[in-house]
Amino acid sequence: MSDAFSEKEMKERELFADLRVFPPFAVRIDGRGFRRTLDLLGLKKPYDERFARAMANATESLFRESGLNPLFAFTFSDEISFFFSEIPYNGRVEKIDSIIPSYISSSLTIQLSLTNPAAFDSRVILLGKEDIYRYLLWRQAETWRNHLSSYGYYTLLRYGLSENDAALRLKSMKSSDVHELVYQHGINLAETPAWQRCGILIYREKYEKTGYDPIKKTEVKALRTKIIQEWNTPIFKTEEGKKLITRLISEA
Ligand SMILES: Nc1nc2c(ncn2[C@@H]2O[C@H](COP(=O)(O)OP(=O)(O)OP(=O)(O)O)[C@@H](O)[C@H]2O)c(=O)[nH]1
Ligand SMILES: [Mg+2]
Repeated sequence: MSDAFSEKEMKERELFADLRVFPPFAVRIDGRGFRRTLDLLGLKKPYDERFARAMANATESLFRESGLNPLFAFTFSDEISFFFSEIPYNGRVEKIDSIIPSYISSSLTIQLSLTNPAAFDSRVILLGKEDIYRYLLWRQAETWRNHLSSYGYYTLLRYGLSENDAALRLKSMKSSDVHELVYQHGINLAETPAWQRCGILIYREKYEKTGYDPIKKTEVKALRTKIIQEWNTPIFKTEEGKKLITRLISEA
């Protein structure tokens, strides 16, 4: 048998260990093969609030308990984007890209009492501060497209089309046609819950808590933070949406 690697030799092979990023940046994770994972769980299609709640709670638990300090996060379907303005793990990409998805996999497993393993892929996206808003516009547009096409898809399946035919048919349909098709089936896509159309934001909010100091015998004010799950996320393109995102980014 040949000699074992020395510590030094081994370290030389850890080629990616020095790969670093500097904030601000985003990390986006996406459930691997969740179509099947969620099917096996018997979750409602195209949207199951139980799943969305589990994703939002897993994200909130990362804010609370992982020691990571994201500025805020945005989630829809099986993906979550986290935004960072300070460097976790000295900016080491291997750490960031492994700890975040494994933390969320584990937290989601607990939330949903999964009996099959779940996994997420993960990527780091370098963003200037001014790019964060544009990135969010992009992901929210995807949230909307996903909303339209998944309602359209499942409606076509209910009409008896095969999965392949439904996917093909959907490709050739204009969005107004999809609206109409789904409407005929009793669902108005302009009135579905906001979280399905606009996604869910998770962020910290500072608030002042007034307490009483029994020694000084005076009222004292302390700055606390709470974590908000915004299920009524505004459309980021609107003034209201832009204002909210600008505020969240400025907390950096
Ligand atoms: N039943 C159900 N499925 C959901 C829900 N939200 C997301 N999904 C499923 O999650 C999938 C997410 O899309 P993708 O990420 O493209 O598909 P995937 O199967 O995870 O495949 P990869 O990400 O490429 O590994 C959707 O196609 C849905 O099938 C939900 O609320 N209910
Ligand atoms: Mg996926």
